[in-house]
Amino acid sequence: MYTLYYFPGACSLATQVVIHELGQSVDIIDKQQVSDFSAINPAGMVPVLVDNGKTLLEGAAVMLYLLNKHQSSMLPATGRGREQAIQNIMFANATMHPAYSRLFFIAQNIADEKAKQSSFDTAAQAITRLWQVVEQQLVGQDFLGGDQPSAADIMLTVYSRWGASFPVDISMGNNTIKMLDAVLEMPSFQRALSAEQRQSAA
Ligand SMILES: N[C@@H](CCC(=O)N[C@@H](CS)C(=O)NCC(=O)O)C(=O)O
Repeated sequence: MYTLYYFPGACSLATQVVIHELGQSVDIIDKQQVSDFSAINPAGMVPVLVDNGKTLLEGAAVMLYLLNKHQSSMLPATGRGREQAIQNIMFANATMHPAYSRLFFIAQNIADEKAKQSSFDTAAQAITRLWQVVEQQLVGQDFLGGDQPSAADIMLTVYSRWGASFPVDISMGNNTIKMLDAVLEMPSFQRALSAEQRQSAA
């Protein structure tokens, strides 16, 4: 049984979905309900995964830990497929996630309304350019992982939901929209969303 610290709707949602996809059990804890979360992760961030007393930090590292531990088609054991899967996870975590994080930073730190909207617009254009990269990768395949959703597809789907919280116009191509819709409909994704809602309401 894993323990996963999360924040509702945050990148930790992708971790939970992947744990379900791997057929593992997980106990989820909202970081807001922890009195001294910085003792668990000094950076104050989710996801945090605890496995048998061992604490793992950083979304991509946690993802690779899980995928290395439990065999699955989401991370092929060898070869080009494995390299591509790792690259896709890193693209999601280290390129797309920070691009979306700018929106949160702008909302919290820029007071002047004109400067704020112009920063939102610039950040949204950068995000749209990254979705164009995803769109190109999805030519001829349904998911970044090929014909099945991969960890990166799940991570990108979680991030794609964040744009709705800001006054931004982010465009995505048809291949991308199809991929995101398919991931959203996965039973593991819906199960993870419900678990977060249940836990936060308790
Ligand atoms: N590099 C970190 C970034 C994680 C991150 O930005 N997490 C956000 C949520 S998506 C967070 O915990 N923000 C602080 C907060 O919500 O209080 C990782 O990949 O784990």
